[in-house]
Amino acid sequence: MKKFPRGLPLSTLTASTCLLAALLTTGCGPSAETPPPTKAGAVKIGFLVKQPDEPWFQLEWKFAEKAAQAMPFSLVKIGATDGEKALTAIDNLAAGGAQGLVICTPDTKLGPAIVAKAKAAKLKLISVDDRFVGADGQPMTGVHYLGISARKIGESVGQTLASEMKRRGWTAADTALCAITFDELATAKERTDGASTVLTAAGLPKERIFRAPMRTADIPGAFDAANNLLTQQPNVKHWLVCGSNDNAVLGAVRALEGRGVAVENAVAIGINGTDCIVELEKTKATSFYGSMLLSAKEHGYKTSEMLYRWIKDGVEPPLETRTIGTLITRENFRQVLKEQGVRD
Ligand code: FCA
Repeated sequence: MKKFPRGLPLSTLTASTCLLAALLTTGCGPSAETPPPTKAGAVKIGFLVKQPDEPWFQLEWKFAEKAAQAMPFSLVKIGATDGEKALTAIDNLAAGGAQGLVICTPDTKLGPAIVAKAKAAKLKLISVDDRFVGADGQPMTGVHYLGISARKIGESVGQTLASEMKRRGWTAADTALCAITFDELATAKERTDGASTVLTAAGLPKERIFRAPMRTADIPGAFDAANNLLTQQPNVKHWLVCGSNDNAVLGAVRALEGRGVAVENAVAIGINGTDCIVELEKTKATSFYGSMLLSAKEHGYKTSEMLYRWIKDGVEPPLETRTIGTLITRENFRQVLKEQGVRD
């Protein structure tokens, strides 16, 4: 099996992370508090994310900080990449006098444990992005949640891929879908299922839909998954690519390049729109055609604001809030990112 060429994509990733970090006011450390509480009874909120290195989560923090300044409240940013870190962080947060937590958990199965801890410590809780899963394997619909309309956004990816396929005059016989999947996470599964269903309806035969499961939800994990698939399917002429987020799709794009698939023979569409900026900025186009930009502002600012109002004024937020996505491409990404406050 061909190994992930760590040097190239990681330097690209680092560049993107640093560029974004430079644009943001937040740090990237595992936990940072700003500003300190000024008086007794002041509101203090934690914002815990599972992958603090992803630009998406740094942007959520950036918007949470804006809410912290506007309300105002004290914000504790916590990066917790595994369950143990997440549970310890909740204990520390409670001990530090916080009254609430917004959380994108590193493991959705931790839901019941997180709820129990939050209850014991009287922390109000909003889960963001990844919905808690109960002991019965079902989503914990009783826990407040703000997430994307995952299936719809996946369907939009599928529609865009279908129209690009048509525009390029590719036939179903010489085209196939590479879906970089991560079915362990419900929101990720809904995204790739949505894209695959739309492509089937658009005439791509079921046997031309290839699923490439990621072992880890990052660029190297996606690279390995795509590379395995490309080794098994050397005769596909045109590739459509979808995945659960930008990094999943970027890993596949790097794998296609590594196997010498020409840029004009592949079209890949990500989700997030925040982790692919460096890719879209490249002077020479790659097969990364575009991404469904999600609203980091809704996920970072709105969740924090809802939690603040709940703590301070007793206004309970809706149990479920869903957000939408907007297609960005090399043509419009600068303007849309500016409009959405992602870039200056
Ligand atoms: C999940 C993904 C992130 C982002 C978020 C909205 O947590 O891992 O990249 O897409 O949903």
